[in-house]
Amino acid sequence: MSHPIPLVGVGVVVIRDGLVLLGLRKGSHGSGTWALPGGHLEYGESLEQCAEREVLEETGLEIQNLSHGAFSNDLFEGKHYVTLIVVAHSQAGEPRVLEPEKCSRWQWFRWSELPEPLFQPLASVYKAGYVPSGVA
Ligand code: 8DG
Ligand code: MG
Repeated sequence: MSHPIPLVGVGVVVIRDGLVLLGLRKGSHGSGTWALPGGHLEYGESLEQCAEREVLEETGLEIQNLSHGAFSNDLFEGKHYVTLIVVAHSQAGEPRVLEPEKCSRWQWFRWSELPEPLFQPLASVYKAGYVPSGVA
């Protein structure tokens, strides 16, 4: 049996009018928790490419002004992820639930009033006091 290794996840803080977009996860680990749009970093991908691809696949939104945010190292539900946060802005369009088996809905939140429970990687950086630049 090969031994498990940590995986790399990318979470995207999508900002519009100072608010941040979260999705309610369903169907896999973290079901019932609010998460940033995001997913696995694919082989050969830049963080920016991964962020643009995941947000487009999951919400239909295009993002601009990408920058690097916090990172976190989490062991949860038997999984080990290093999460790299990319901060970006969205100008227009309604977020759509394009992967209904994975996400129940999208909603905009003030960073100072994020809902509970949060998906573990987001909870880690939030509890540590991380505040992305550009949020209200
Ligand atoms: P993929 O396999 O299509 O790339 O990913 P996905 O279908 O979008 O799966 P996901 O569960 O949304 O994301 C894959 C993993 O990425 C998830 O199991 C854990 C990791 N991940 C983090 N941090 C974050 C985060 O903040 N948001 C999201 N959505 N995923 C994250 O480590
Ligand atoms: Mg995802």
